[in-house]
Amino acid sequence: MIATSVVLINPPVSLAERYGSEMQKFGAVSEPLGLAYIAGFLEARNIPVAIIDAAALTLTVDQVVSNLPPTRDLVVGVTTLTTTFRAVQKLCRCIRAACPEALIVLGGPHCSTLPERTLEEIPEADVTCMGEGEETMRELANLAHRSELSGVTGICFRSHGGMVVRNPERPFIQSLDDIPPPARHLLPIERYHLTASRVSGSAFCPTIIVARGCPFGCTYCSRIFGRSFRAHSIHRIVREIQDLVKTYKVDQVNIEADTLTVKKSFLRELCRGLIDSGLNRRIQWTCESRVDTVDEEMLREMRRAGCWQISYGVETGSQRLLDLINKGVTLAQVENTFQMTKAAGISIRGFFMLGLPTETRAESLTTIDFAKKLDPLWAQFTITVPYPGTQMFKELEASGKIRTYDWSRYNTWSGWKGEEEVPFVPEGRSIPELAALQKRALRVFYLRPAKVWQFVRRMRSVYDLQKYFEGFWVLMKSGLKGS
Ligand code: B12
Ligand code: SF4
Repeated sequence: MIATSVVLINPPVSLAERYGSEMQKFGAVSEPLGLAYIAGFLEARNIPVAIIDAAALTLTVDQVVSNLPPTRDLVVGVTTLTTTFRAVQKLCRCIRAACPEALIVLGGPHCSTLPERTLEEIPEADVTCMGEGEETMRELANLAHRSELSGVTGICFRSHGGMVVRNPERPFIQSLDDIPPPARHLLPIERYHLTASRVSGSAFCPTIIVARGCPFGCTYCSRIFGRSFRAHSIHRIVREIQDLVKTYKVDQVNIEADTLTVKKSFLRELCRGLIDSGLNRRIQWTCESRVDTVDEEMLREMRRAGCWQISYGVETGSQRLLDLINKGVTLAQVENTFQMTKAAGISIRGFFMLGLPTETRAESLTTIDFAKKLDPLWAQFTITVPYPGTQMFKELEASGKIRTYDWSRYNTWSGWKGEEEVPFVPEGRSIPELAALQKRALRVFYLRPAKVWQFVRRMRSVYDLQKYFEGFWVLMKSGLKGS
């Protein structure tokens, strides 16, 4: 039993639910860093807080509820992605039954984009938080009475009469260093691992978030942290990585931001900080980027600073579709950046989307061919999901093309999950066709002799051997099944 009055929960969702039974062994179990940031913020203000990561601990809803303290002034915060919505709904029902007086607060990307609707769809919840939750949760934890909810900015809440009320939005935190580092000590760190394609050596690779916000306007992205790029100071980032090395003996980290490379001066200083502190000799790191925000000099500097892999969102092999999703890059830029990155000695993961609005089958096949031509070390092909809050969702909704509001179907791995319904299918296409294409894309990308040989040459550990072998076996099996 947890002896505290604020409990933050990552809802119980299994890897099989997220990736399907065949792909689950390659899925990530990632730290709920949003909750850890909130917990760190509360702890620094002497507010007792606990985190239950039910997904990582593979707890059932009943096990989560039985861990809640029996206090009357309990505040329960649950983080909510669109993909975890159904689990959150069930969890809230059980928490309400066990703790009738608890204040149930939901936050995270799904609530931030659909705050009122979430309260309507989950009647047991009292509050939804829009955007960043650190300051909001502190105010909620300090409420003397529910009638004070009307004074908390950045939330929607259910009033006494049952009406849903939307308060003014809370401005973004301008100085990120005002937020203490995430309270990783409250998380079951030994349970986390990233996808096989994101790690080098072992599967354990903690994530560190160095900035929030992105100025670009891709139509499929929710951009919940706004358009302006806000970063931690280099000193703070270096110290946080040094703490990870010291506490968890890590030799690799995943450096995350909405777009890490958007501000050249920041990236240059970050690389300098990693080199000057000697961290570039202790750890390797991976990150995500856009092809139009890096150049040769920057890539060489990143390599010197310990970057071993960059994930680029390529999305599609069709310039028409790139323009339609407002990606703001050309196919030539993609090819050029891939060449520069490889020349700098950095390996690449490419993200590709299938089933974009108006995409034809021929264009899907062009995307798969483009992926083969670019030849990143790893490629990920996901089925397009219009997440709420994105321009894509708004446009498809306005034209009546959203097929389902069952949020559990908003899964980009639907091909491997064998979903019977998905939120969107381009005109003239079908779910079975897209599902088969997702499997085929991986097969034709990975089951090429040159690719197999590339992986054989990269094998460094028993873990590598196991993950490559299992991956190839799953792909071969999917081909034998004829999909
Ligand atoms: C990094 C990242 C990842 C990493 C996570 C690594 C890690 N350990 O955190 C990886 C690669 C593993 C990942 C995976 C996925 N991701 Co992702 N990811 C991101 C990204 C780029 C940044 C997330 C981040 O840095 N968060 C930083 C923390 C501080 O923010 P946060 O968690 O949102 O929490 C803050 C607020 O939301 C709020 N809050 C959160 N929870 C709560 C709870 C309460 C009670 C309160 C009050 C407030 C609150 O307060 C927090 C602190 O300010 C976002 C884009 C974005 N900017 O959000 C996409 C994003 C979150 N991902 C998304 C998706 C879809 C996924 C996947 C489902 C993809 C897939 N098909 O597998 C998986 C799901 C993983 C899972 N846990 O189930 C979507 C979610 C859309 C949606 N509506 O749900 C986003 C928004 C991108 C997009 N498409 O627009 N992701
Ligand atoms: S997908 Fe990446 S580059 Fe595009 S708006 Fe979102 S965070 Fe920015």
